[in-house]
Amino acid sequence: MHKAHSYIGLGSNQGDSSALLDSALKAIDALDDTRVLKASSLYASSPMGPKDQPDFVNAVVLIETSLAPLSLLHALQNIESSHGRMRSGERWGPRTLDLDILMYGDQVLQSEELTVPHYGMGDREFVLVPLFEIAPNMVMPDGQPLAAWVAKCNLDGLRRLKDFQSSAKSV
Ligand code: ROI
Repeated sequence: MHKAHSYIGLGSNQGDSSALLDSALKAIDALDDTRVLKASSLYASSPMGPKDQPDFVNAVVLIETSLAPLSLLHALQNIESSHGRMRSGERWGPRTLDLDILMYGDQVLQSEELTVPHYGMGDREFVLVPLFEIAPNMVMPDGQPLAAWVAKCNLDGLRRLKDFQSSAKSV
């Protein structure tokens, strides 16, 4: 079965966010026909959107998977739910665990459920910086190097916390 490389963004600002991200990484690594190849550091980042919510912890991982994009999305949504994620309905409100497919191979997908590459990546330092850490030579969909996107973003609210403490099988 063909395996694709996919980048996943992880975020949390409710509960023990670092522990939630560690647990999510293990759950991703445990999915069928999926393994985590690389994990960025964990970063603290000030909230994008409403400011009256706690800082986030964010990270990005690279996985290899034979799950098709929508199967991967549903698997990630199951992991979100099993980590206490509620769909509060509040747009851009706090969340216990958010798992976003940033990229899936070089595929461009647009449906009601899933847009890949992730629409918000370009202006989110908490995505671009951890992504740059594990994919420094990446070229973005517009043909520019990721480094140029990183150079344009505001890093004020972003702080490296620590390594991903993971005992996943292959990180
Ligand atoms: N802000 C930060 N810093 N990190 C996130 O992961 C994040 N996720 C979100 C919103 C609420 C938009 N803000 C965020 O969904």
